[in-house]
Amino acid sequence: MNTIDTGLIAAHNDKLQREVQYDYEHLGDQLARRGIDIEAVRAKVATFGVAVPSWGVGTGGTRFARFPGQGEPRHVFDKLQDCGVIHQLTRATPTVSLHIPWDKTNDWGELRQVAASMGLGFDAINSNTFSDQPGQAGSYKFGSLTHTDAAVRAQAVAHNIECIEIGQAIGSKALTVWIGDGSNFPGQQHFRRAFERYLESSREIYAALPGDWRMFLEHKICEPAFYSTVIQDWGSSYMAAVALGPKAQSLVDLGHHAPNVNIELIVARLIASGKLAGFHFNDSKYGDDDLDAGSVSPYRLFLVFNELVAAAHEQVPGFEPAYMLDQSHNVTDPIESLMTSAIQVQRSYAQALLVDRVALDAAQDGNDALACSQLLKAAFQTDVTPILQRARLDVGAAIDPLSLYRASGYRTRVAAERPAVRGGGGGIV
Ligand SMILES: [Mn+2]
Repeated sequence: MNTIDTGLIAAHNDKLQREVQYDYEHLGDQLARRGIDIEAVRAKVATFGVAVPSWGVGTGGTRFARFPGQGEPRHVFDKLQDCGVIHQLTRATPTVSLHIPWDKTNDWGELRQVAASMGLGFDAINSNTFSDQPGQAGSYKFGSLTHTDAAVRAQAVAHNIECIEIGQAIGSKALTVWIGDGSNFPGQQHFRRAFERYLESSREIYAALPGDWRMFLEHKICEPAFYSTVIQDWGSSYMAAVALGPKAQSLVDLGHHAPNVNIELIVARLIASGKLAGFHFNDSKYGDDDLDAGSVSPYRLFLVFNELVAAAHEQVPGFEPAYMLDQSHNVTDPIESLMTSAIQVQRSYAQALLVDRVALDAAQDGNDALACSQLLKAAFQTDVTPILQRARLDVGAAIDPLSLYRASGYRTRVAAERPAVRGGGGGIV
């Protein structure tokens, strides 16, 4: 099922095809002089995909206000349709990451079928024990998996197990757990006991994982708890992942670190220990800003991918990270942001593939610091746009997804069908 008229895409591509081919050949010549086969890079880029978070297609908000956008999705089927548009135009987002209970429906089989008709599958499923749901017995105001009350912990465990069951129904292979648990005052929480309670609860969830599933532990330095969080940093996440077992790994959300933390180094450490679950890509300036991936610090995103490509190149055993976006779109059309972000992530991957690994190894061994830096810069400063455009053209996606989307009138069309909503599931995770 194609939501955007394929004839429109074909006409758009016809118009731009010659330019893309010329630019691609020119870049191919340039890369050949550097000993790089552009076809090999294109083939790898073509297989790269990043998951879209279902909550990302709704307009986000801040603690102060939320300004609803036009034609926002009303339920999971609308969200899926928007995700289908993103994938149809970019072919870079083959999976969707659901969030429970925001995406609950009474027919998971139908949801899976509709997704498949748009070429979509499902990535990790996300639980929510950071807000209370109507009719819920215990409150998460003072925590969930680490709550002092055993009954609240049991409720949070049961919710996670329900998420696993839903995930099985739609073909997910991983559960992502992020908790808002923590404290707002020094002394409010016994740090060690809270962490022990986290492990105790998480062991029950872990025990419910099917054999081929993984459990992604997402850490976050602060918010909603502003003095301490139980799974505050990659160290806490790593400790928990080790304690739980091989199916538990640490998920890196780029916005969940202290300012100026060297995220690519954390990524390297997690790869080395076999504990890198994957990513929530976004960008930030001050905190968990959930800005569009690579919009502020594209070089940092490239440096993360440099570690990932190096690990794949060196065939690190068990290296299989999951790639997901996790952004909040407050001032843009979420579909536009998610398309450009997926392409930005794909771009960083393509750039990292251009790093001369042999020369870098030699420069590192020879302690030629400047040469090392220049080798990375040479890759980062290469405009790989023609590779990305050509990869899209090859599979019938749009050469320029943004302009095609704007020309398609999709947002106006769905705005007529979907009344504006005040609440919605545009959360920040
Ligand atoms: Mn996240």
